[in-house]
Amino acid sequence: MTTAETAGSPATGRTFPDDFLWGTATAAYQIEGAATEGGRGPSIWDTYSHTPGRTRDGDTGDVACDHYHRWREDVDHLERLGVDAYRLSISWPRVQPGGRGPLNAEGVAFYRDLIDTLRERGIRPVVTLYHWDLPQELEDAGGWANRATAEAFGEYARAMATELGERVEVWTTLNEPWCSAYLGYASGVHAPGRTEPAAALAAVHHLNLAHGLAAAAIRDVLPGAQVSITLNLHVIRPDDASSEADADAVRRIDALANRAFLGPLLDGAYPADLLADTASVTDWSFVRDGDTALIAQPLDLLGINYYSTVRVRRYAGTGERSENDGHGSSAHSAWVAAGDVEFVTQPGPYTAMGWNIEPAGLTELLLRIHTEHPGLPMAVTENGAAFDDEVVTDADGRRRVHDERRVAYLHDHVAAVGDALDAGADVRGYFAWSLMDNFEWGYGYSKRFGILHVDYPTGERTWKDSAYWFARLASSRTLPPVTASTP
Ligand code: IFM
Repeated sequence: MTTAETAGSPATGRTFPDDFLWGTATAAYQIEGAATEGGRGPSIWDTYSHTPGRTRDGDTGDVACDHYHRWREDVDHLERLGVDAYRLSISWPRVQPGGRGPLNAEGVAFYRDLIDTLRERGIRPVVTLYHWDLPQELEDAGGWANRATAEAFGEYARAMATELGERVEVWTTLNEPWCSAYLGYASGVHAPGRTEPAAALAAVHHLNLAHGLAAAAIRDVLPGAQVSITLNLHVIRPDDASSEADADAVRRIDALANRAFLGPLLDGAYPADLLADTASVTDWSFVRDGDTALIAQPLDLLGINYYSTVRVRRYAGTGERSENDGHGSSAHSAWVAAGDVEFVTQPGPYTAMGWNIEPAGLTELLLRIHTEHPGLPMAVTENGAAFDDEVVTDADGRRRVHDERRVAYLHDHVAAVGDALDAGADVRGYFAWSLMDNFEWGYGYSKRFGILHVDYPTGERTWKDSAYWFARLASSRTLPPVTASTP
């Protein structure tokens, strides 16, 4: 996809509803830094990133974008962008260092000040309670494989609802529990780095349960609260559309990736085929009476994170088995009990993550949820692309980043959201990932997703062309041409 190809897109110029929310997103561990300041306790990502060999170049979130100290400047950028909303996450170990027990007043004050300032500037705070930074003490007691972690999360959610109250526009319980469970406990490419398939399935359930307990606690404190969860739902293609074996591979991956969450959240039950497929790993006896009813409370909004698609086939059993699922390589599979499914490379173009660019997959995903759960409000809570950006000094002496591939990516994905709206899906907002370059987990600082460039040695923020383009989208509520990105 190039600028030239999208410049003449028929979608350019289409308008979006006045109340559609345009926003950007970040997460605490990826931007805050100040890992040992302000009374913050250690999280699993501190431990993991400080373990040799776990992250690219040994990068850690110790300093990150230094948002903890520069947050006022970052709010200024948000105001200048003209966004309606900002999606941030609360670092659990900053507000409750041990994951249980007393709150850290300094940590709570940090988020209260940030949220109040956002509101003063007319920016709605969309707050995620868990974007992967589990307090280390809870992991030491078993982590998400342990039911008590879900119970602690429910109490943490209650405390945050009490402390922050009506300031928060939307409460998102979890971000991408798929990653927390399978990358954290099966393939080990995310913290805590465990490679125990049975623990990964227990984590799936305890994360779902944590959502349910948190939703109930938030509504108990704030009866009118808007409660959501964000999932990274997978769009899965068969390698050979005429193959029954490949269709079954799609079904298997859909069960693990999508229906393991959508089932209990929206249908009140785990899918029977998921339980059967994984029976050799666990009997799911960690699911207790009443759990699925608690998980299936009404959702005010389903957050969907979308970047690309995956393609699968039945592994023929000969030669090297490919696991090109875009989530990093490991000797251990993220795909529990699916050793006979192979992830195959897809046609490009690709981002710097090696992820294929396929905007139509986003329309397909939104319409799938719309069809299966008519009337369920949705928002695209993350979408964006990493590219190898270059900072240049233009003739006028200003630093610039001419990231035309990111502008084209955003343009085409926003157009894809427009297509879903046209087809009747109830999509309420779109959040670009990310406001700024940041710590991309196992990839460290090597992958830049921001619409603001961050110079890590100095912390300096520079607007990329995509930021100018996004500001124009947010102010006009009309899809600008990709050529409209220069200030
Ligand atoms: O950076 C992450 C984010 O934390 C969760 N969703 C995907 C992004 C890009 O990998």
